[in-house]
Amino acid sequence: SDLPASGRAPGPAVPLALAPIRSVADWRDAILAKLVYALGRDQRTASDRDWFEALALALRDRVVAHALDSDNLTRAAGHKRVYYLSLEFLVGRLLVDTLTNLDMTGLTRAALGELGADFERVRAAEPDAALGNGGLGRLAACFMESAASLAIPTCGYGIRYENGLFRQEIRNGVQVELPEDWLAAGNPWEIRRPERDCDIGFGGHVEQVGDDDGATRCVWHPAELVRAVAHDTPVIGWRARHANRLRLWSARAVAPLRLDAFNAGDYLGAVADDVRARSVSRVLYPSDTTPAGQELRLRQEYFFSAASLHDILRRHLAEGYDLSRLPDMAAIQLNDTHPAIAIAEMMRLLVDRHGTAWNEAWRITCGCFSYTNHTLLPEALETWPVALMERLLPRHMQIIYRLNADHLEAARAKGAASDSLQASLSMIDETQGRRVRMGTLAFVGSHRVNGVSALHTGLMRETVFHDLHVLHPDRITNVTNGITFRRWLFEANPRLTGLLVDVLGDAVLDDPSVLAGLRGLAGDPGLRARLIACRRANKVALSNLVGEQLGIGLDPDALFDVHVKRLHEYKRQLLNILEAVSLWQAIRARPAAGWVPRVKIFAGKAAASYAQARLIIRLINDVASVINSDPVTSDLLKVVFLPNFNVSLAEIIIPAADLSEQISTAGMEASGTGNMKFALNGALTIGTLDGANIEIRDHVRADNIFIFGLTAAEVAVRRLDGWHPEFSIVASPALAGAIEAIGRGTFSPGEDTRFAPIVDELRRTDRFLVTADFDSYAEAQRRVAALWRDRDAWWRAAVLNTAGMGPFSSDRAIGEYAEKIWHVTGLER
Ligand code: C3B
Repeated sequence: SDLPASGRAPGPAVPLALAPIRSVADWRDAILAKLVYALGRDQRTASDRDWFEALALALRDRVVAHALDSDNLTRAAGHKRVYYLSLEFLVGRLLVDTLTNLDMTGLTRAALGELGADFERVRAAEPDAALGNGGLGRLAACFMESAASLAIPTCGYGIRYENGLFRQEIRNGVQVELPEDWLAAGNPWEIRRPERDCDIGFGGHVEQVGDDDGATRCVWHPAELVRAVAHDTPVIGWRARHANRLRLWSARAVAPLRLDAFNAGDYLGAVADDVRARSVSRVLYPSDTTPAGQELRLRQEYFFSAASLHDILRRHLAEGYDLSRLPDMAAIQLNDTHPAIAIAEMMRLLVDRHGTAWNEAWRITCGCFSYTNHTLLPEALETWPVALMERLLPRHMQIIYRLNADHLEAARAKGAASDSLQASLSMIDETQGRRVRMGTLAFVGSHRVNGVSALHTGLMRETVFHDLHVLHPDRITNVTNGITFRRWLFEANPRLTGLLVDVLGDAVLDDPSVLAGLRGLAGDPGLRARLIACRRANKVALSNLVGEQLGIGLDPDALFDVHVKRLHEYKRQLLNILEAVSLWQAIRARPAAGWVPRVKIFAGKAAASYAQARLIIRLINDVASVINSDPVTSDLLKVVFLPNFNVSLAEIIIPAADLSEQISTAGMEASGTGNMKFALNGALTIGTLDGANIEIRDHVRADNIFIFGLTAAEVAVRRLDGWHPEFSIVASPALAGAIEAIGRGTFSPGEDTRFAPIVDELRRTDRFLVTADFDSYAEAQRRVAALWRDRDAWWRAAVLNTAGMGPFSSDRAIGEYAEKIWHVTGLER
């Protein structure tokens, strides 16, 4: 795609020798040709996987044609590009996404039918690309789709992990982690780009060329080089308006084989360098909010940041622009602090490699970069030991020292001169050994820093980034997260989508604000009946899956109460399971009291090293097996833990939910995005005033959401005052009874200490204020049950939820980034 900077490629928009698909027969033949000529398979013996691959290759041809065309247009127009640097992209499957955006789903069903293949089975043959842990990675994937849909020229940069997030099995209630091998059978979506490969240095020493102040040219002589190998996945936008790329780097040795060693019989030694180099892109760290704190993690971060910047500068120069114009042509978004080292790398490239003067290099760097913060949890704000940085990235450490000196000097000039302020503002944390604060580096090197919900952004200003905010009062801004409606409504819930199109017209597919038109229909009995039918069908589908996987029979007319997300203490799956235990006890005490039949559905992975979260998974499973086999309660309460939560499972669970659990300790969930997916699909939320729940309440209106618990401000006060859970436990017989049952071994017969760490935490410290919120939560659950009994009122609220969710489209979020942060528009055709 290296056309001259001079202008647009000759020829029509998407010609590129691709025959237009005019009929099912055309498309059938295109798929068959891939099966036979690209894969060498026979139609009569082809497997579902073979058909998936053939179909993906045929589709890829078309998406690539769009991507080349979009590239050419971007270049010809001299249009600014966005670069989204993220250590995680939780993409999931791409087949239906691609078909939806190309509007080829119906055609494909028919074509596969003619070929004797089954669309649903072919669809299921695609592995999930699980290159992310949770919300942060999935947000990056939603943003890539929205940027393409808005025709904003964007390239995502990340790591092509050989093994993505682990596969979770539950054995005897215990989480077991197994490696995930999504690439084992190849990946038909990606294209190798060997001409984009580059070598990334580590270690070694720095040669001083100019004065000794770190601000003049130096030459870094790395001790080690790792080759970054480029793979592109094209990302097509809605209605095929535009296509972008996701460029993922994998690592290998520059010289993969030492032939002399091999010939001497040392087969392992001959490839040792390669094994070492490849470890950089081997695994996604199975950690959600805590940095692994390992050298390999820092290597990963530098590896992909440096390869991406190399690529960005190469493109800019190849298109004939001067480096001084980089901020006009490139907006570089740091998705959390993981790629923050890119700021020092940009300075190094400009000063050392291109001879740019220090201050001009800094102007360029700050003009390009912006940073999104995704969490205020202290353990998740990355810091690296200075000694490690000096060893691995000696030149970057010098640059950081110099940037820090400039930054602290400027702060002093603005009056922030006290020792304590200087220490708090410094890029070097001296309180626990000397460590580099990557959040501070990211903040200082960015022209905009954003939080991901109104509450979270406010807390950034007031707490973790308070002093930096006083110094740069215009820098922090809010962009509330969003989700792509293509995946989370159109693809996951075709029944509801069809209904919405019937009622609101086709415009709802292009403009999420059209959803607000549902408000006037909230009391319409016809609409309600159709919604109920659609939800019921989704619940039957989920029940079938639960039956197949777990052998548990569910009643699709029960209230499906769903809590799916990463397992973390602050997300308080424990609060939910405690309430389930207490509910079970209450039903047993008065079985005929007119209970609403309920199914509690959980899913989520715990970081392998996170013992308490793993124990909570075990508790949920153990509680489930006792409750599910209790004949007294069996028609009224079931508890289900679905293993291996991933994007594809979420697409089945969310459209089947009646109630969405968003019950984090207030102030701790930066935004949440699962909350948006559920409400869009018409589930009612039970939640705390945390993250984006607050904005969801504002849009669906307070009557249509079950809010409970302490506010973030109240949580802060309790923590300051010293928090004593025993008072809450004594005051709440229901809570005391549930904790007692767990502590007594009711759910772990023969091993009553199994859950002692959980019971002790609840009784002694309760850092996440589970006991403080229990009664309020239980009361909110009774309100849920009461509303469920009033069918009309429930479904009215459900309609008003969907109606209010237009603003939570990631198109809106990306539009805000584009306007406020990137200063870029969509490409006009
Ligand atoms: C998550 C936060 O925990 C969520 O509240 C938020 O909605 C998403 O990011 C997206 O902004 N997050 C995560 O998944 N991993 C981290 N390391 C930090 C935050």
